[in-house]
Amino acid sequence: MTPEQILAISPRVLTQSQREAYFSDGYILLEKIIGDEWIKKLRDATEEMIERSRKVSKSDTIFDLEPDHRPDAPRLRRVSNPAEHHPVFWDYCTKSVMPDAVADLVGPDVKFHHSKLNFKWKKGGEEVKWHYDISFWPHTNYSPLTVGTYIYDCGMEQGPLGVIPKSQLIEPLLTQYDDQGNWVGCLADRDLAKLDLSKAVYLTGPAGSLTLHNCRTIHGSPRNDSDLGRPLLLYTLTSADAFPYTVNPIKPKHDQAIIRGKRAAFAHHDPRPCLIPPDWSGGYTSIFSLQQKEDAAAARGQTGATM
Ligand SMILES: O=C(O)CCC(=O)C(=O)O
Ligand SMILES: [Fe+2]
Repeated sequence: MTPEQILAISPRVLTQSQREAYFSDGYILLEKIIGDEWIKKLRDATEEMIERSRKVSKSDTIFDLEPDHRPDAPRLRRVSNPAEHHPVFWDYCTKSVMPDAVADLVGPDVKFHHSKLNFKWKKGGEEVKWHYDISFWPHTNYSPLTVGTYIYDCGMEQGPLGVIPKSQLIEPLLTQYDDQGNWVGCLADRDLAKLDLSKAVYLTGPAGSLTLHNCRTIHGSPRNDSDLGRPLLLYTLTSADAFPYTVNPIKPKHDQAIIRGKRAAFAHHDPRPCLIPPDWSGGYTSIFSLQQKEDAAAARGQTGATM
């Protein structure tokens, strides 16, 4: 569906001006839209995952660990695909108001692509460099978006998600390869120099707030040196008429599940070309490993991290 077609359908939870702001700026922040009951369940499920990680000493298909993770002092970068490792994360994705808000932005038929729980641990949780998501998982159109749920309050000190307004309109998409042709998963300094980074908006908010950014929107997040962690629960959802056309190496269990509305009879194709990722049919290196330039072989051993 086109933005015009989506906007012509009555919204479920957003106002028309919120939807227009998303299409115009490439993102929207919904403060405290998720109720305390869900937040409690999500916090408990997150604690359970952290508990499970104490038995893990090396990153694997579920847990992406910081190098100094210890059983008595866990430090996680990410839980990959939480929606398939704890039922609460799938329930939240299917039964809460979150996918209804997404339906107001992608159209009534909503499809799941993948999920991840990014921690940004207290005192050293890493920066995520400026990048856009769609060239990690190209689709036939640009409806995919990623919705982040803050399960605790997130202020500037915790390394909130930052977005560059209107960067989704940049055409053609900028490269995420270096000069030698290696995939780096983030923008080059010379391209960043052309952007006005002073216009970046940092999406801080209380627990229960949602960040929604389009798959073309340039975003990143600063390091967290504060005393508080910043777990951000992320779901990538798409219009049902958007179909991925490159290998999804992580094969999420719920990939392509319809979570609102119905399956599409036809794919919708956006004519604007998409930058293609490397061939990941042989394995995948997480955005953290890539951006922190960890040893490639070691990073391959830590399969699992999602995009
Ligand atoms: O955790 C964050 O702050 C952002 C992560 C992100 O953009 C990604 O994983 O694609
Ligand atoms: Fe991203």
